[in-house]
Amino acid sequence: MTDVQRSLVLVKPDGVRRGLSGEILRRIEAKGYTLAAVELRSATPEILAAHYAEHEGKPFYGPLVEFMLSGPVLAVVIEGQRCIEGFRSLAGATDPTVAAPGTIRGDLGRDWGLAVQQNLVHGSDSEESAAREIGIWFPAL
Ligand code: IDP
Repeated sequence: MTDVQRSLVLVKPDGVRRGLSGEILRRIEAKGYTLAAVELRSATPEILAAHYAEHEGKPFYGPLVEFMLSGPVLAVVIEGQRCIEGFRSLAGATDPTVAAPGTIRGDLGRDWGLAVQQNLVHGSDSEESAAREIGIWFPAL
């Protein structure tokens, strides 16, 4: 059965700043997923309010939005069989300190002692989120 999906991936400002965009795209392509869209973007408060609506009111929400506005992000749409789950697995756990070696966050991330986990990447967590997030970042797709 084919289950080709699209997922919204962001290389967050820490990843772009540290020059890891290429390494992260390399890992996505090495896994076998296709890049359907790639664009260096500046997030806006409006985009982030929509993107992170589920986290509004949480203690890390303000610092998260501030962090995401601190520099450009690489917005990416990936495509492939079960790529939503597959990219979450490539990314690793939210906390880069405990993310498994071999994952993007586990190999390339660490705790910087800041109010928000600067964990390099975002990946949609369900088909519903992917459709919603692709609509936010790439309304023309
Ligand atoms: P995910 O990115 O692994 O899916 P979410 O729970 O959706 O994690 O959280 C969104 C983002 O908010 C995380 O990637 C991280 O940057 C930040 N975040 C989540 N939980 C915490 C926390 O407990 N402290 C600080 N930052 C957090």
